[in-house]
Amino acid sequence: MISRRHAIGLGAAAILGLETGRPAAAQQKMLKASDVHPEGYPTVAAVEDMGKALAKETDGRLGIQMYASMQLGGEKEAIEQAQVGAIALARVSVGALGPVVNDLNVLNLPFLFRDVAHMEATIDGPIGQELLDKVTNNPTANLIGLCWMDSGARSMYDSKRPIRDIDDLKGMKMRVMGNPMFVDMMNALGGNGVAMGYDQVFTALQTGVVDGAENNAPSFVFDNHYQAAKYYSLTEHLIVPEMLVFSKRIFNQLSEADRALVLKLAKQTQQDERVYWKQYEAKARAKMEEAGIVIVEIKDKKPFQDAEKPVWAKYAPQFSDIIKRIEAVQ
Ligand code: GTR
Repeated sequence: MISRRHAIGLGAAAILGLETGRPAAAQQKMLKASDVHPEGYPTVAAVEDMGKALAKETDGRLGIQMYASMQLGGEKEAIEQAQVGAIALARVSVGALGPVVNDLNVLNLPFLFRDVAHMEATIDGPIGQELLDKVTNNPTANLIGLCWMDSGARSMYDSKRPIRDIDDLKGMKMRVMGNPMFVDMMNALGGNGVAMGYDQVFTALQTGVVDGAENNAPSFVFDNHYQAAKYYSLTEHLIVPEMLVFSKRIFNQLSEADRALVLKLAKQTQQDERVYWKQYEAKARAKMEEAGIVIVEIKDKKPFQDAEKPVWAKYAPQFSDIIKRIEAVQ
């Protein structure tokens, strides 16, 4: 601790810099970032690492200030704030971005990918870059698609009964992300899809506004949903990646060199998050077992896949070319 008398002599900005170990705040431009997940979560940690790298490479001129745990609201809000330049970085699911950039909705089709490795190979390859560019080049989105983030596969969980086959879903009120595709997806399975922001899910589960929801294991555990829903059924119906987007307004204010640096660091961030993700998935599974969550393997996923045919008939034809290319990715 630095004495008060000494601190006053240094001036407010310098104090801040000393306390945080960063150069004086007055000289550092902090880019605000939003994430719904808490500190320590893979997406949060990877973006914080990116901030450290940015500070290092710019001698402390630029940095990232992370607002984790929905401090700035849910994902819809994060996207809107990035669009108007109130924040620089929003880490959001492609589920939430689909209504803004329709090209991304191809990734929101249930059972599109064979498995998580197939999704990873797709986002790491040319199709991944092409879809990032679709965000950047979208004339109304006002966003830059920086990089992808892994989020594994999403499965169903609820407080009523284990879902072993499709009939178990009948009549269950299940929260889905705010995208009409997911309401259709859930209804096609016989459940009642309820679209809702992530910021409302925990309370909705606790109060019984919904019977269940669907998400990957790390979200289920580290956002505490497991405290209100003890059945987790491995439907793996969605393998939806996530994206780190940058406000186009703020991006355009950066120098050309800084823009190039942000884009370069984002590539590393994608890889860093993958490593954290794999560790966190294992941690989440261990915590689920420790907490006595009933984990249900689905023996036959075919009835679930077949039930989604009407959803494919409605949404997939517009994406037929890219779907063929995705299917061909090994
Ligand atoms: C999580 C994801 C979030 C958000 C959330 C949701 O897995 O990391 O970005 O999309 O799911 O269900 O809304």
